[in-house]
Amino acid sequence: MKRTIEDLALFGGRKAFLHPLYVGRPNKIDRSRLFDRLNWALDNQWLTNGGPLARELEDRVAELTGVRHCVATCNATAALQLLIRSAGLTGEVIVPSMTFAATAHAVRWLGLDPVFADIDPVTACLDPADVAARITPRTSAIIGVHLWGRPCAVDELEKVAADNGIQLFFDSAHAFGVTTGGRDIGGFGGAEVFSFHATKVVNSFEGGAIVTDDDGLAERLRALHNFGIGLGEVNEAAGTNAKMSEAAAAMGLTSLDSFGEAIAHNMAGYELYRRELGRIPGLGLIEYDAEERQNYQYVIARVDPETSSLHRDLLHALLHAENVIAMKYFSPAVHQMEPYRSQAPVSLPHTEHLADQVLALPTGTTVSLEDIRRVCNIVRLAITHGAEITRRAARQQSQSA
Ligand code: T4K
Repeated sequence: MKRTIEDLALFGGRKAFLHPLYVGRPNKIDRSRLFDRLNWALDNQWLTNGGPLARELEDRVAELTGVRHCVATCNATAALQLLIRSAGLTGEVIVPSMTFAATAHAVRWLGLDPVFADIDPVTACLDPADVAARITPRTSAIIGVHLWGRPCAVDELEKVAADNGIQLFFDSAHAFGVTTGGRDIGGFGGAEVFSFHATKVVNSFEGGAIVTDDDGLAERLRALHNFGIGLGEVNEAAGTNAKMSEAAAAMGLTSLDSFGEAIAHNMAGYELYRRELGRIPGLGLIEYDAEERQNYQYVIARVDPETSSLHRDLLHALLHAENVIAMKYFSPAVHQMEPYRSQAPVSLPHTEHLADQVLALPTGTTVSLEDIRRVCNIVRLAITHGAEITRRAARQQSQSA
């Protein structure tokens, strides 16, 4: 364990970790099950186009999230695009900026205008009042994001959408397996989109899924993710190829088999982070509601620039020097990135404030409790000696300039 500033790798100490410790390492799986499934698919000679493994994954996801329909896709970004197209969205779509760029990019990729609304500083998700204030005659929908797996104010957003006659969907890339008010994420709005990217709590290498209780929408999604086949000759949306392969589904099913263990592991890690970092002035951890089912996929630290003498960016650099690959999820916020920054400048005070503070710390089944103790040791040392570290880092930088 590190005790003094000189022990920090940024100032010449030994790296705390020999190998990089990541936020998004794929969760552990039972490889023999994966290989059995891959062998089965090869023997079955059916590799994609709605094969049996993809169908099985869809059934399990639908059952787990309590919805009638699930369409598995090649990734969540394509799923968002497919959903936007299948739901016939036009004009403007209101999205948060405190998210991964994919949420807004999916809208823009289809030639629509993403309109950024601010977040509620408590939930860090869309602020329903700010959303309502940004609705114009061109607005066709809201896409909320359950950021870090913490649910949006779903009831309030449903009311805003209903009052204004617009559609509501959720980008639930972070919220697989989560509940709010005892209800499963997956059943809110017109549809919800999950990501099964390699870095997610359930992964299919690349993959995603759209879940919905809307029979008509499900039928369009299924047809349009397969070139529009099945919609008849008149099909303005034309269709795309957003299908999940059998290899991806084999991985997704195998990852799903270990989902319970991954949640238990993540939860133990989150609780340890809370015990180790819970009472340090200037540092906060984003909390999860213990009354709800969570996946604890992300542990997010907040470094408050007003009460900490160490800026988040310096903590980030300091951790990376130790081989702790913390991630700035999400900074800059999407409206602070191009092309939005130049083409649709907007001020979102709560989003900007949070984007300056957040840092995702290593989680997942490849990160042990001992790893977490050592990460916390560095974070504690850094924050408690923030002023001196900031001075030394500035001196180091001016000497190397
Ligand atoms: N909506 C939201 C709210 C999202 O967060 C995302 C994706 C999407 C939509 C779109 O979902 P997909 O279309 O991807 O299904 C990563 C992921 O690529 C991205 O899926 C994820 N969100 C985002 C939060 O994280 P980057 O740019 O941070 O990826 P990268 O390559 O820097 O990797 C992140 C960390 O994971 C690194 O520390 C390395 C580690 N890693 C990564 C991969 C791919 C591994 O250890 N192994 C791996 O195989 O976006």
